[in-house]
Parts: sequence; structure tokens; C-alpha cells
Amino acid sequence: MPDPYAPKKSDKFTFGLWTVGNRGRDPFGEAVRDTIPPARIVQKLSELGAYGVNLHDNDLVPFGASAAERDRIVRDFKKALADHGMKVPMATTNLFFHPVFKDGAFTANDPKVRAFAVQKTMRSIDLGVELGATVYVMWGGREGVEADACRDAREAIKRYRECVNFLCEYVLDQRYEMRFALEAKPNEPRSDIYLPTTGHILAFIETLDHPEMVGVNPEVAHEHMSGLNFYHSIAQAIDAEKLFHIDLNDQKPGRYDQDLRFGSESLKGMFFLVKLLEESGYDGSRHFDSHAYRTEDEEGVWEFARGSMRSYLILKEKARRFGEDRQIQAILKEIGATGNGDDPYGLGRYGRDTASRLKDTSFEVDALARKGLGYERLDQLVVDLLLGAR
Ligand code: DIG
Ligand code: MN
Ligand code: MN
Repeated sequence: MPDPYAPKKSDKFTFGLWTVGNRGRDPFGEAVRDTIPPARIVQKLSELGAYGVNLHDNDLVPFGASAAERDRIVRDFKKALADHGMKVPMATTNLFFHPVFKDGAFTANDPKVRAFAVQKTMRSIDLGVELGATVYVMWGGREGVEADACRDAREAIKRYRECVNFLCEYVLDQRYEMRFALEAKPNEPRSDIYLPTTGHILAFIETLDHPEMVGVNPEVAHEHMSGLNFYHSIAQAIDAEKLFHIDLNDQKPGRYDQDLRFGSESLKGMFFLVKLLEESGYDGSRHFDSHAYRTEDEEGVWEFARGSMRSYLILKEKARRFGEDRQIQAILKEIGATGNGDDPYGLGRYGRDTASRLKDTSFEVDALARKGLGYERLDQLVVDLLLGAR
């Protein structure tokens, strides 16, 4: 009997080289796993059913590599991609590991550091295009501060905008088919990171010279670190037509960025997320930005990758059953969950007469307030569904 939750290329699951390549180092402990070469990552993920891999520039080409070395590495990597039928939908720049970025990259006080960060990003965009990427993620992991006296926060935003505008112009000038996806995080590694949530980024995008080229790459763990409902963040990004990419993982509340296996902690929240992604027609990568527990060997890393995709597909099947569940659908219809297109008070389109009629309308406020909405029963049906009890 074939596994109904076996991933297919058409599911568009992708992993960063840095995710399954994570060696288990943490601030309090050395690496526990050997390096897995990019070609082996490509082969193993393809065998598991993944669609592609994503990368930071330095996940593939070491910092400071010569042009000849860079070209040899890229040539070998492209052969591995071709041999195993794998794509590279997204690329990004490591603007956070090298000490030169200790005061930030695009927002650093030293204009030489800002200029070097833009140079490194342009070269990394070139690499991404060469590998076929059409989405360019920018996570400003070092764009932040410990001592707010070091710069006016308005200056930081201005510098951020200047660099993003410059890079949008570069992509236009090069005639690259590429869009940017900015990724939010509230803190870690900086005490506070600018543009801390997806909401902040959606507002920032509207101040750019080319807002149409820039969207968001929300990450589950990062919005959860801010105590936010990730499903709501994604709903707003989709509403704004700005969900250009997504980082799937999981996170326990109130902790450092855990980048846990997708679905390993927040099952109900991830159920509504998967249901939204599938129902909205989102056709981007289902990208996992996460890594195996430090307890794992290489076999455990591939179990992590397998489980990430499996949980997504199980939740996708649960979402299908939710849509076909007669009891659930009957309740949703009864409570007006998605609206039926009626607009009895004309709120959808202002008119002076409408406003005047509305002001003269009397409402049975107490009767409205007394009405029980039946959400306990509805939510229990969802819990039954997720626990396999219906
Ligand atoms: C961290 O969540 C960041 C980096 O891993 C990378 O720049 C980005 C791409 O998913 N996410
Ligand atoms: Mn993270
Ligand atoms: Mn991420």
C-alpha cells in the first residue's frame, strides 16, 4: 500500500542547505554532526521527495573564495541539481555570520560596512539567478541594536530602505526575474532587531521606491517569539498579495528561536496555516527553515526532513476532511463563518442615504449580546478531527 503522505515534487517542499546541514552547534555546545556536503544534501532530499534546496551564498561558496574556486563549486553544485532533478527557488545572503556585520549590515553606522553588505548581496543575487532562483530572501539578523544610543532608529530604517531600494534597482538594471521577500524576527542574535514582525515589514514595504518587487517571508518561530498568531500573519500577507515565500518550522512559546521540525509543537495553529495555504492557492515553495535536534546523528537529520514534509501532508489531508465534514460545515454555515455575500446594512459601499438609514436603525443589543455562538462545539470537532477521533 503506497504511503498517502509520501511527498511529491509537485508539493514544492524545499529545505535550506543550512537546515539539514546544521551541525548541532549551539551557544553552549560544540557541533555534534559532521558537515554534509551540498551534493549529498541535494541527493538525499531528492530521494525523500523534496522539490528543491535554498541557500545563503556562503552555504555553498566559502567567504573569501576566489572567483575560480567559486565557479568550480557552482559548476559541481549545478551538476548535482541536474543529476537529482532539484530546483533552487530561493537564494539569500549571509549578512550575519562574519564579524564585519557585528554592528549590522544595511543599518551599520560605518558606510563601508553598508556598502560591503550591498556588494555581497549583489554578488549573491547573481549566484541565485545563475542557479534559477526567482525569490530573494533578506533576513536582517544583525540589523538591530543592544545600545539604542548608537543610532537614531529612524536613521536605521532610512539606511535599510536605501539598501533595499538600491538592490531593487540592481535587479531591474540586470533585468533579472526576481522578487525580494523580507523576513522578520524580533530579536536574537541582536537584543532588538529592526522590522521585528511581518506587520512591521508590510508597512516598511509601502515606503520603498519599488514596493511591487518586495514581499514577505514570514517564519513560524519568529512570529511565535513575538507571541503572535502565525496563521493571522499569513492571512494578512496573502490579503496584501505579499506572501512571496514562507519559512515553516515550529516553536515553543517564550523561548529562543528553536527552529523546530514543522508541526512538532503547534498542531492546531499549523493546521489552520496549512488549510489557508492550500485554500488560498499559494503556489510558492513550502520551505522548511528548521533543523534536527542536537541529539540526532545524520540518520536523525533525514528523519527530521521526512517528518517535516509528512506532517505538512497529514495536515493538508485534515484540511480536506474539514472541508468535507458535514457537521463542521453545517455549523460554519449557521454561524456565518465566511459570510454569504449579503450586505444588509450596505457597509461594503458608503452612501449618504446608507449612513443616514444606519444611524436611524435600532438594534436589539441585549438580544444580540445574549446569543450563544456554539464555538466550544465547533472547536471540539476540530480537535476530534486533528486527534483522529472523526
Ligand atoms: C533565519 O530564520 C533566516 C536565515 O536562515 C535565512 O536568511 C532566512 C531564509 O529562510 N531565514
Ligand atoms: Mn528561525
Ligand atoms: Mn527563516
